Amino acid sequence: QELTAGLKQGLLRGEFELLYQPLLDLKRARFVGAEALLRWHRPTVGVLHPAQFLDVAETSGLILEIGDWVLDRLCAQLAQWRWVLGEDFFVCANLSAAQLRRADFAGRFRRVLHSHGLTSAAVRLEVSESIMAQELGRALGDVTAATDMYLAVDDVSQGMLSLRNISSLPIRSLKLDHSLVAGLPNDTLSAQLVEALIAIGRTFGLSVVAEGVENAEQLQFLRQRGCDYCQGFLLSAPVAATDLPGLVNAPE
Ligand code: G
Ligand code: G
Ligand code: NA
Repeated sequence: QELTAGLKQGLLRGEFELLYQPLLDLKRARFVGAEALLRWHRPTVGVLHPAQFLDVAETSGLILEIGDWVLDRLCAQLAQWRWVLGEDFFVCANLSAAQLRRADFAGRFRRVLHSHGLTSAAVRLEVSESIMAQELGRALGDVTAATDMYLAVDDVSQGMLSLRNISSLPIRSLKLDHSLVAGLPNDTLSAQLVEALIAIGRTFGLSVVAEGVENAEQLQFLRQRGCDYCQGFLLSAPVAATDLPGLVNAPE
């Protein structure tokens, strides 16, 4: 209850912040987008990560207000960035199960995009593999009927979605979990799984993103196997919004 009250107050007092972690396009060798990552600057406590408060936000229902704030904030930010980063720069947003379960999610999201002069290509919606598998045929209805949305399966590692799901849902991208990337290049099983997932992506015309890239050997492995985008501490930690343009436009 204390955390719930704190979250409610935090929303009113502007204690939330979005950090942005850039995505490197391996073929073009430049940053082409960024994932928005939520932080809560909780007074007298410090900076909290989503894992420390999203469960409570989900049970209390506050996740919807927080989710609305996140989507509005990142759209406003992206609209500003278009001048410095170009029209094609995109932002990835993480969605919770409760947001997906809203019957009118797609319509609401479209209105937020339009209010900031953006199209749906500008914001890529990340839904974790486990949420997607769990919501199949229920909550996913609204989002998957909206084929103008750019939908990515996040934290892919367990194979919870069948090939039939992957090919039949309007998914545009697979994001490989850092637990798979961590074993590259020497752990045989990780390497095989990553290669197989890249092949699945190619077969179904999906872009493949690797997260948690921490060293040059991992990057080289992923580049050689045809992975499309990389994200991780090797390239950049998540940074404050004000620091992103300098990072993206920095000469190599
Ligand atoms: O930044 P950090 O590594 O602590 O993020 C951990 C996880 O928190 C991410 O993988 C993501 O799934 C989740 N997350 C980050 N930002 C958001 C957000 O704005 N909304 C939701 N629902 N989840 C988020
Ligand atoms: O839910 P999702 O997997 O999108 O969350 C990504 C989280 O991983 C973020 O909270 C971010 O802080 C963290 N992260 C980002 N880059 C790296 C990395 O290179 N290694 C590890 N271990 N974590 C990372
Ligand atoms: Na994510």
